[in-house]
Amino acid sequence: MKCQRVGPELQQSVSKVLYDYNNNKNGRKALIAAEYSGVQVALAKNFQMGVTNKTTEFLQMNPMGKVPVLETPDGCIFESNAIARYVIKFSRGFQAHIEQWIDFATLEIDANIIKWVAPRFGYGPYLAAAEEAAITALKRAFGALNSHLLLNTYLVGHAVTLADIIMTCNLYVGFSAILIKSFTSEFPHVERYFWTMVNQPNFRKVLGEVKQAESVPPVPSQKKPSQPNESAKPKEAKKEPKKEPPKPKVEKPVEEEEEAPKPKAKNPLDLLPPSFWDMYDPEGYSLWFCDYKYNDENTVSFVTLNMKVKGLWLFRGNEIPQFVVKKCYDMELYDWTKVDITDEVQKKRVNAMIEDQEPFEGEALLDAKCFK
Ligand SMILES: N[C@@H](CCC(=O)N[C@@H](CS)C(=O)NCC(=O)O)C(=O)O
Repeated sequence: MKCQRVGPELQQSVSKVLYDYNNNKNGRKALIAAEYSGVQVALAKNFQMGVTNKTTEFLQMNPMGKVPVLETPDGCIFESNAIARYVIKFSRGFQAHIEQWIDFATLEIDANIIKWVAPRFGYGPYLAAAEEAAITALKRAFGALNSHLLLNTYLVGHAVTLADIIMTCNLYVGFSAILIKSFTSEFPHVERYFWTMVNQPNFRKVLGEVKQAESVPPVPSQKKPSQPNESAKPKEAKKEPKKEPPKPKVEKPVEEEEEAPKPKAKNPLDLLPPSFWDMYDPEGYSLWFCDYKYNDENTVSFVTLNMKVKGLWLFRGNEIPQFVVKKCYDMELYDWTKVDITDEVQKKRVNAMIEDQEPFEGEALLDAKCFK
């Protein structure tokens, strides 16, 4: 790859290749900018998040291994705002006011939305005080934006600029993931602006139909400081996401010096965790697979990283408790299948999930979490 340099001479005629996963709002900044500037941006073929971006070739394009990356005749560019600037600059000049709103959209809006959203989707620890601070800062930024939009249709001037593209993509994550009507209705000019922007043909073409979140995602239950019991059954000891990468504990013979030697498994399907199937009480509990119904069209893509979301749940009783069904806003987004423990294939799938086996069902494991 010829990506050593980002030169000043930009050649509009040559097509540019965007490495990104579907629906990433960061990559969409460049795609919308391309619609406005008429610049051709092709999506990299066969890009696989979690695989392609880990390759040596990709790390030469972006040492962070993050997307989006734009491959151009002038070299590779990472950082989505820079990419969008590159694409739009073919048709529009630099203006300090545009830069001002781009920074505002990134530092005051996006950063606070992410601080609020990410822990609620299990990305990073949830801290009530940190969330409160993010919401307060976001309200302040929304207040400022609202005042500006009281007298202005667009952020700068009388037409859509890159500032509007970046602002709208950032707001898009907030509106679709967490900013419910009771939050946004305090800022009517921001609402008007957002809905006007996402319904512009060039935005709509890339973003599709945008829907506002109807509820704030619940805080995921967190591990309490090693509370030794209560429901001694929980499907597995909660894994610490950071401390160490999940080890394929039993799969390896036994060369790592681990605690006490584990009792030998009776048959190869009863491998993990050592005594899970012995302890499992099918009368009192039930296991359920959940498979996200819309893996191909993740709308809140930064949250899912375009992963296929699959899970395993252990419930008290033989059915999924009604209070869970009522309380969990997103249950209907998954197909729920009760595990038939007489089926060895399903047992094997349970084992693979408990173990974080990789590859899982033929695909790279981008992330694994345990909630209880
Ligand atoms: N500031 C960067 C953020 C890039 C970023 O965080 N990308 C995420 C996907 S939205 C990623 O590639 N994550 C993979 C990783 O962290 O390894 C931008 O705007 O482009």
